[in-house]
Amino acid sequence: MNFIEKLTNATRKNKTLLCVGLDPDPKRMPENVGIFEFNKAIIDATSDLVCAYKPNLAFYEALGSGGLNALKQTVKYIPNHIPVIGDAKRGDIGNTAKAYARSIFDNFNFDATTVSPYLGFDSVEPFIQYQDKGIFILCRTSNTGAVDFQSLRCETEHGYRPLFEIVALKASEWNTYGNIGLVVGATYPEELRLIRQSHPDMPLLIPGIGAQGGDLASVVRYGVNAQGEKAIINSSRGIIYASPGKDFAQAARLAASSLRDQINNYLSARTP
Ligand code: OMP
Repeated sequence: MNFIEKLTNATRKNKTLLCVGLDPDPKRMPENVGIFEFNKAIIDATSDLVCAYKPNLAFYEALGSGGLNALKQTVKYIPNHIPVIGDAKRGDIGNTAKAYARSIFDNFNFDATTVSPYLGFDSVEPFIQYQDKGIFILCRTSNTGAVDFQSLRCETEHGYRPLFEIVALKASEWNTYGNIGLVVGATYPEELRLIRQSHPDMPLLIPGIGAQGGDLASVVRYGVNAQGEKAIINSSRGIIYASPGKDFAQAARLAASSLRDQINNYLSARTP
């Protein structure tokens, strides 16, 4: 089963567009709880509520070999029917990108990943060649600095267009195998609307709900495709640190369940 099929199945089985971000930070975790133990408890508490999990590699790399081992254990532990997006945001020259792609897909065994398009096609191509995997290209990121480059107006044959629109266009040109999606931050609803309008069926990974304050109503309204799918709405800190205490997993379940229900309520209120 390829990534898109796995995502669609998990979305329908669990009736959810929610993705829980597994970004463990020992400073925010309860004392004497290991990284894998923490993730395992969160997964056990939320696996019937999510369409995907998204560990961000930074949080594991920062902890050295112990962190990387915990990441491997985590990927292996996540039930097979739920896709795992390795958020690595890689981007390098072709030869190095090939090694990054092997690391992400062959070594860590992720179902999908995030890549930066800044170096152009040859930097993304080694990932795309893994036809069964999902490749999410950073298009309009959720942070304030997103405007520094992504909003710059560039000259094209159709007039001036912001860079993020050109990235989205290129991504759809590169999408020969149907395995490419876009990352669009929940904090930029108007940009999300424009991107969904021009790319009606591309999967969109939408982080920025919860800790970053993205507006859930507009994310659902503008992010989904005509079937009310293909939007992966991510929250990390808002779920995994819902409680700083020993009850973190139960609190994560409550937070995830409430967010999933809010998303579904907005979905049913939507006029197609
Ligand atoms: P919270 O802000 O804790 O919900 O975490 C958001 C997660 O999504 C982190 O792992 C970020 O690195 C990631 N992210 C963004 O926040 N903004 C983006 O534009 C892109 C990503 C991403 O690629 O997932």
